[in-house]
Amino acid sequence: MPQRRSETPSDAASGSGLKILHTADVHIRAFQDDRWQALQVVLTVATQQNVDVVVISGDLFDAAYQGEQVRDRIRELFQTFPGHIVLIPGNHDYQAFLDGYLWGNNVQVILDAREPVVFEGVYFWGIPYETLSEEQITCRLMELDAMARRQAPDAVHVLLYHGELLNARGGPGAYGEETERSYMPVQIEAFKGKIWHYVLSGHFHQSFQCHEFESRKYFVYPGSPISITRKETEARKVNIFSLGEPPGPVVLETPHYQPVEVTLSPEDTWSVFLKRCEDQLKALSNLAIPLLTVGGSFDSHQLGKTERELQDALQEAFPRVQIERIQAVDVHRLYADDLFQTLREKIAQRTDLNPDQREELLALLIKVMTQERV
Ligand SMILES: [Mn+2]
Repeated sequence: MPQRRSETPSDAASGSGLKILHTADVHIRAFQDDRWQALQVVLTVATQQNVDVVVISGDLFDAAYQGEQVRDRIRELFQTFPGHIVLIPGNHDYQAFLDGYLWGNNVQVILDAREPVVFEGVYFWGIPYETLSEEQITCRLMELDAMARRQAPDAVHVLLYHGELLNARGGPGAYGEETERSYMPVQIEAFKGKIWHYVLSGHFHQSFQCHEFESRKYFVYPGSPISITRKETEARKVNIFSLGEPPGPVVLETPHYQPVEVTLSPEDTWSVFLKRCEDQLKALSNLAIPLLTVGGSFDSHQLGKTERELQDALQEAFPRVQIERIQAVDVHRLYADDLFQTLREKIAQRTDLNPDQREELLALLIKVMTQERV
């Protein structure tokens, strides 16, 4: 095996000031697809911020064969970054990284957990993805910890990981499309008392998440740098920090889903409603892909659309928007009801209430009276 060390004895164990950008879960599918472009954004940020080492903690590719297909191109892309790149295979792409493959002259893929990569005296360990149980991982961490202590007890040690932190926040869908089983499950306690100052992890897509599991020791998920599924909403981030400092989220200019809720009211005409949607969509960043939920209630005669027509009409008006849910109900029959109209007028006359309160009361009345009818 070739030696992967690049340190000189003089700067070993210093590592101070080394600046790291940490990302994961890019899930590239093809040359120049939107996720490829997200990786370009990440590398541009790394260059602009004078980052020394870019860490990619697994799932660079959506599938192994897609990695095979773009290896020559990504080699060029990686070499546009002036620093080092270290990566580990994840559960989606571990078969893409065979020994002997060249990903760029500045790129190190960790394929053996026992062989750290060393830059300026800082040790980068990594556990390439394999099917391991929680017990096996806990044992592996103890073995590697012992190795690291023997090799360089005083150096700064960083660990690249790709798997599920069992005490992480986040509900179903937090790990992209995976819901069935746990990949490399681990408890945060398994890192306590170990040599690693930073555990730079991947697999959790939803958002940036940092756990200080011991004083000044951190387990970090950066979140995917671009939305992979609709569960990954809001601006995407990477983790940038200098060794010795806490990890820090940095916002990326990449496409991301953004939930938007608009409410229909029975007074709305189509043009009034469209204007309300437009105003809310205008406030979003150009990179946001709106996930629209339509709530409230409407009078189909007033609006000129039925419940069934509403979704298509909205999609036609806003092609970029993805319609998440139509919750709004048509209450036109209620508006033809005498009792309802009497009560509605009474609410309208309540000058002791402000407009919002009157609207709230009307919504309550609609809710009560529509429920009675069913
Ligand atoms: Mn992933």
